[in-house]
Amino acid sequence: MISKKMADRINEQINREMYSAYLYMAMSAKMSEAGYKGVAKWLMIQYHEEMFHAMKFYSYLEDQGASVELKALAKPEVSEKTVKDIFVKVLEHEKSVTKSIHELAALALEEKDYATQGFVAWYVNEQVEEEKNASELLQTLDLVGNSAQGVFLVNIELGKRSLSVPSDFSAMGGH
Ligand code: OFO
Repeated sequence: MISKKMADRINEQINREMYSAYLYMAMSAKMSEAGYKGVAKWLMIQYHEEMFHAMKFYSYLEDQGASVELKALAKPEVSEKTVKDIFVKVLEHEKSVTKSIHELAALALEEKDYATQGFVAWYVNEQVEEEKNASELLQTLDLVGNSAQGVFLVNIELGKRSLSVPSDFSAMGGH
């Protein structure tokens, strides 16, 4: 069993992961509209990853016998128009999510909640990966010098990304 405070914080994190999904979905629509179909595909796969992150927390609450409480999602604002600016935003966003995951890990430590400490370690590692992906993409964009041809090739490369998380959540947790 976890504390009410921990359950509330995890419900808050579900909202943040769902917002991440919503943000990447909005970014994907923007990039698709601009003709960068590969970038749009990469971002839509990111959307699925975020849904998986949210559902992993959701299942954990169920496994702990705690209530899932879904909150309203904020409107994602995407004013960025270039691929580079989109990935600058992705990196900024992931850094803020890392901070939020670290806060959750700190609460688990403070509460001597060993189960949640073990559970949240997966997210701590995942955030290293999330920041690394965005940083490497920014580095690649810098290497091609943001030339139109270079960005187009990066767009083709990004279009090769495939889904590595389940998209059917019906078998997760207590279902
Ligand atoms: Fe859920 O890791 Fe990105 O936001």
